[in-house]
Amino acid sequence: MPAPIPAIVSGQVLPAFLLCSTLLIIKMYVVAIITGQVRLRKKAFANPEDALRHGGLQYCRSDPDVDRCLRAHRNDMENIYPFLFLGLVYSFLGPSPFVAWTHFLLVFLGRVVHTVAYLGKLRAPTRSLAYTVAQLPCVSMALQIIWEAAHHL
Ligand SMILES: N[C@@H](CCC(=O)N[C@@H](CS)C(=O)NCC(=O)O)C(=O)O
Repeated sequence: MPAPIPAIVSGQVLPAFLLCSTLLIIKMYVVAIITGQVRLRKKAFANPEDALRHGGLQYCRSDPDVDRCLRAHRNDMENIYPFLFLGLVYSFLGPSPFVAWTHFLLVFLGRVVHTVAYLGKLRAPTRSLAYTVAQLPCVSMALQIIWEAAHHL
C-alpha cells in the first residue's frame, strides 16, 4: 500500500496557513493606519516633532482613542506573532486539511472580530469571546506540536 501523501505535499494546508496569516498581518497594518488617522483627528502625537508640525508642542499628548488603538495593536502582537510560528510548524505535522482549515479560520475570524470589537468599543464580552475563539486553536496547535516533538526526542 502506498504511503499516504501528507497534506502539506498535496498543497492544501500550507496555502491555507499562508493565506490566513498574511491576511492577519495586513489586518495589523490596517490597525497601524487607523492609529495614525486617529492621532491626526484627535491631534495627539507621540513625538514633539510631529506635534510641532501639526500646531504646537501642546499636541504631544496621549488620547484615550489612540491608546485604545495601541492596545489593540499590542494584543495582536501578543497573539498573532505566536500564531505565525504555531501555524507554520503545525502545517508540517501533516494534519487533516479540514481540521487545519478549521484551526486557521477560527484564528483568522477571532482576531478580526477582536479588532472590530476593540476599535468599535463593542459591548463586553464580545472582545473576550473573540479572543478566546482565536486562542483555542492556537492552544490546540501548541499541544499537537509538543506531542509530536516529545515523540521524536
Ligand atoms: N495582555 C492581555 C492578556 C489577556 C488578553 O489578551 N485578554 C484579551 C481578552 S479580555 C484582551 O482583549 N485584552 C485587552 C488588551 O490586551 O488590551 C491583557 O492585558 O488583557
